[in-house]
Amino acid sequence: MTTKLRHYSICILVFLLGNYFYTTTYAFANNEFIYDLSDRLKYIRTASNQIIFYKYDVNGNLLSREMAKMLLDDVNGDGKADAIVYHNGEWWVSLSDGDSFGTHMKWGEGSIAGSQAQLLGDVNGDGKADAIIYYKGKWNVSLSEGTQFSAHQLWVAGHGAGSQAQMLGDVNGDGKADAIIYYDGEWWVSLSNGNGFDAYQKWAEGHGTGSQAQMLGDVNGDGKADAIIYYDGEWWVSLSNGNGFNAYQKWVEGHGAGSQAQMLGDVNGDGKADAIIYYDGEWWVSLSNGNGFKAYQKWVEGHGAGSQAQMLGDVNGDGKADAIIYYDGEWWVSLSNGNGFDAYRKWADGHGTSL
Ligand SMILES: [Ca+2]
Ligand SMILES: [Ca+2]
Ligand SMILES: [Ca+2]
Ligand SMILES: [Ca+2]
Repeated sequence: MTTKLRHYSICILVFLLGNYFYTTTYAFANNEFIYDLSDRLKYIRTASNQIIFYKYDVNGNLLSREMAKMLLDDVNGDGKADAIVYHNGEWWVSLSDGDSFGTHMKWGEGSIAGSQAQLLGDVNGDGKADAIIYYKGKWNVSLSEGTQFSAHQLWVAGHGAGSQAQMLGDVNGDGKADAIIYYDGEWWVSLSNGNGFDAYQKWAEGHGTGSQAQMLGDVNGDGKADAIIYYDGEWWVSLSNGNGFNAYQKWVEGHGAGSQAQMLGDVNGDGKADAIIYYDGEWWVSLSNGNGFKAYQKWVEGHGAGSQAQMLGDVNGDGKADAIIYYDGEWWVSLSNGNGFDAYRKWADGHGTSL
């Protein structure tokens, strides 16, 4: 696996050096490189769903390189996931009314410049998702006040410097989202006490070395988020016991090899997070039965081909996670009916177009 990763690193370098020779989309290790008709790099979609946009002047000279991230979570605590854009240190929110996303409003600004990860999660357990910025081991929290995010406060430092992935999830089931980092198969947890993140502890090792994606989700429905990794269509689960992650087990294989995005979300509303993959507008679902992921089924097609971001979230508050895509400021929603995703519909316009 190490050899393979080294090989990948070399490939990435070749891709970056070779930018101007391609006029299409390249998918690589879950990063996508998209070029315009003039062979210029238009944007990169990273494995952590950040989108890096490149702007040029009329002569083709690079003007700017900006990062944005699209997220879904319930920031005002009404049970419906809202559409959030993070851009240049500012948090923009478009609230869901169950039928569409409203006018976008700035909820916070002045977050850490050059931050490496931007996350949403309810870290103090009041039912409203908070905004968290990660930068070199430091986790800064801006609590949601229902109509805006408060000034950020440092909740922990030294947790994850050099880590490969940073995540939020309630791994001990107390209702407060915890701070988790992943590094070469090791999972380190810093539990939330409601006012800060406690000293970190190793909850698992050897779980996911060389994996393409690392995720948190409660796949067995016991209220504690579990650690899941994805590699070439295989999904390996390490269940949380509240104090650590148990030995990993393979829950499904052949689900998503070559896919562009892998996600966890409870799409049928039974309390157990399901495994969903996205590929060129097709969404394939493998439902959790609590012990494994069942045979995958196609839930919708033609929803999002060419989109810049794909997300799961319960935007109408019926308990079932819905399929949402983002493209140039537009947010398109395909509601879950429990057995499939319904015809997609545009829920927002101009939410993110300043990019
Ligand atoms: Ca917790
Ligand atoms: Ca669980
Ligand atoms: Ca489910
Ligand atoms: Ca729903």
